[in-house]
Amino acid sequence: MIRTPLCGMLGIEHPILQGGMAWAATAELAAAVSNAGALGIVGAGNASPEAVRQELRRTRELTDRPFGANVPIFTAGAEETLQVFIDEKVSVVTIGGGNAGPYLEPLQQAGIRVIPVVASVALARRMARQGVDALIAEGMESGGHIGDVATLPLVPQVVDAVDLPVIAAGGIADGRGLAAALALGAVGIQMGTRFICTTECQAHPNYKQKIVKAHDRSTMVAGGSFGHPVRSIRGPFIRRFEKLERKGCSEEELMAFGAGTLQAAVVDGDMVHGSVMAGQCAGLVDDVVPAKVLVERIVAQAEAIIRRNAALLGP
Ligand code: TUI
Repeated sequence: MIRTPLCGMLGIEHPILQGGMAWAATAELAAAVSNAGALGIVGAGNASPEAVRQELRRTRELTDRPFGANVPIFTAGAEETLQVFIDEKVSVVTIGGGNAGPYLEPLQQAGIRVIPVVASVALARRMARQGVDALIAEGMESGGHIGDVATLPLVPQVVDAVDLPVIAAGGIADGRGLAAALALGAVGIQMGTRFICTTECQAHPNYKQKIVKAHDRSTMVAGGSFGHPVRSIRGPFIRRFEKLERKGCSEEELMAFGAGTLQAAVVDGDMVHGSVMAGQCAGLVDDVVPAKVLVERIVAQAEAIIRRNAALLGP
C-alpha cells in the first residue's frame, strides 16, 4: 500500500490517475480503474455534450467509487462539456491542452476538485494563483498533445514552484515510474498509454497491439509547426501528416487532414488512416491485462523499489 496526500484528497486507495484519453477513456475503462482503487477518468474530448452525459451516467452505474472527467480546452464545445461535468456532479475534473485559467471558476464554484494539466512552470504558477486543488505536470514523453519539457526535469521544477500536490505524467507505465515520480516530489502519477492496454479499455485491438509491439523509438511528434505538437506511434497517417507539414501546408489544411483520425484509429482500428496517439512508454507495455491486475502490479513493484532503496541507507 502506498498512501500519499492525493489518496485522501480524491478518496482513492492508490495514487494513480488514468489519463482522460478521447475515445479510449470510456465508462468501462474509467469504472474499472476506479473499481481497482485508482482514479478512472472519462475522456470527453471530441464527444457531444449529450454523449458525455450518457458516458458519465454509465460510469456511475458501473462504479460507486470516485471518478473524474477530462476535456482538452482546444476541442470544440469544451465549455458546454464542462457544464455537463457540473450538471452531472463529477467529483474531479482534469483539464489541459492549453491555459485552462478562463474555464476554472464555474467548476470551482460547483465544488468540483479541479486539476489542470500543465507542461511548464509558468503555467503551473498561474494555475496555483487561481486556487486549483492539484496539478498534473505532464512531460513531452506523453502521447497526444504535448508540451516541450521532459517529465524528469519538469516535475521537480513544478513541485518547487507551487505549494500544491503535483501528479507526474509522461513516460510512466510501471512501478519504476511510480517510485521515480514519488522521488521527484510528486504525490502520484497519471498514465494514459499503459491503461489503453487493459481488457476493459474499449480501444480497438489493433490499437492495443500497436502499443504492445512498440519499442523505445516507435513514437514521433508532428504538428509542432503550428503550435500543436502531437506524439503518435509511427505509421502511414503520421508520416503523411509530417510530410505535408514539411511542405508548408497551412494549419487549416492539416487540421482538415487530421479530422476524425483519432476516432478512426481508436474505434475502427484503422492503422492506415488513423492517428495512433501514444507515449514513449509504449515500449514498456507488453501485455493487455485487467485494470485491477495492472494497478496492483504497479503498486507492488513501486513498494519493492522503495523498500530496496531504503535499504541502501544502511544501519
Ligand atoms: O490534452 C492532452 N493531450 C491530448 S488531448 C488530445 S485530443 C486531440 N484530438 C485530436 C487531435 C489532437 C488532439 C490528445 N492528447 N494533454 C494535456 C496537455 N496539456 N499536454 C500538454 C498540455 C499543455 C500544453 C501547453 C497545457 C498547457 C499548455 O500551455 C500553453 C500555455 O498557454 O502556456
